[in-house]
Amino acid sequence: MSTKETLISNLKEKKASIAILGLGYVGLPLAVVFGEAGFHVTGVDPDERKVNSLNNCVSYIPDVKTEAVTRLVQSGHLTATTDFSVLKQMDAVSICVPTPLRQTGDPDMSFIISAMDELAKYMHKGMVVVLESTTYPGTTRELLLPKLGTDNGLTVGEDWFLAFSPERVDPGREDFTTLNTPKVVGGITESCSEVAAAWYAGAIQHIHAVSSAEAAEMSKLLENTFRMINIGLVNELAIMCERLGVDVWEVIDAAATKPFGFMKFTPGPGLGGHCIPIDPLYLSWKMKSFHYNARFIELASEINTNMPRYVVTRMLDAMNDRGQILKGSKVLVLGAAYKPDIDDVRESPSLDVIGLLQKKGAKVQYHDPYIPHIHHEYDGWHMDSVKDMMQAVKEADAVVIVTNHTVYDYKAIIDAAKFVFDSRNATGKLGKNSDKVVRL
Ligand code: SAJ
Repeated sequence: MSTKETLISNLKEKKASIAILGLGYVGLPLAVVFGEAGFHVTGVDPDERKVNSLNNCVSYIPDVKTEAVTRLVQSGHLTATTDFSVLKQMDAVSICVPTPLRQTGDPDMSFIISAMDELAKYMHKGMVVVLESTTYPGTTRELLLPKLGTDNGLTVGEDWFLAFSPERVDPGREDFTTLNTPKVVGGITESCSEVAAAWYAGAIQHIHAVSSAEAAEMSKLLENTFRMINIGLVNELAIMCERLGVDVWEVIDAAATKPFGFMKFTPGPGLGGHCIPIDPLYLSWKMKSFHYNARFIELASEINTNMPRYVVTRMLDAMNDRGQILKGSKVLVLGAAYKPDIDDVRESPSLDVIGLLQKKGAKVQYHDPYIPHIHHEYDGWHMDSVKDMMQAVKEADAVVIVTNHTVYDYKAIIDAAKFVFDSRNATGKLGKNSDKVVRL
């Protein structure tokens, strides 16, 4: 049998040894899905806390139950280590490391490069490597192929196999998980696609194979660029409706009654999270090397990035209309997380709103039931969530709703507050009909 046939056979019979590089919100669920499918999985991560937690049968990812980790560790289907040298015994390796942006707005490839540099030491004939981290089109072929294969004298598609398969993990979502979300897989060569698809098909319910790694990389960027641009569209619509004296929320709800050809997005204080504001910029960055300006992405990113400032400007105007000045006022920001009912503050527009309010001279406090403390990575300030939210609402000169957590009692907030700026339409009809509330 050829190297490919032997590897596919071992993958299909679950005899192949699997490694997952990076045990975060993507890697750990993937490791569990492979383990539960019957593979023997080794999780590799430089973070000893993660490794020790898993080997002690404790999950640190809310979407992964500790019971699942316990079952897999005790049955020998899951183990974790910080020692990358285990890779020399591995047949299949999936790379699930972060791909953030630098402060300059350029891609930060450092996590992929350090994982690749370690893996390159242990590459051998008969391996399949799949990159899952969202990145610019061409990364798999331009970065991983030479470093992992060519430099090791291995011929891709014959001695070893290389593919890209975008992660589609939406933390907190229960209807679509790693197991049942369709998985796109695209290889450097046709046989690479075949091997990677055969591997993933052994654990994930729906595999959609494409002809190249670039097609797979680009499909992920389309998914999230689609979202970012449409959010930018409704954010600009909010700005236009305010100028026109039209209720943007009413307009969007009306458009959403169209049962076809429309998808509802809602305006807000800006774009947070580790995917939507970041992934499209990987594409526009790459296109610069082709001297092509990705205008939709640049424009939408500009609009979304400006929304925190727009919210503060609208607050200034609304308080001015009520004879209040922002400078010296006590302002309570409700919500630090980047979207409702989660504890993730990465890229959250709340941080920008707080910073801008402080720069205007407001005395700012915040409350978030999921985030007890925030630290602004770039501006360096720290803040604790207020303990008694309703007392803080009463004492504030203005309350601004930035994250519409469902746990909040918006009627009680309106009753207790002097003034509310609602950037999420969290107060709905109550807010629309209250003279204490101004909505985006
Ligand atoms: N946002 C708006 N208006 C909207 C939708 C979102 O302002 O209409 C804001 C959110 O408040 C947040 C940011 O955009 O600050 C991103 O929100 P999101 O709903 O896109 O949530 P994410 O960042 O968790 O995106 C993830 C993505 N999942 C993956 O990349 C695998 C995205 O592709 C999913 O579509 C999204 O979850 C989802 O649908 O929940």
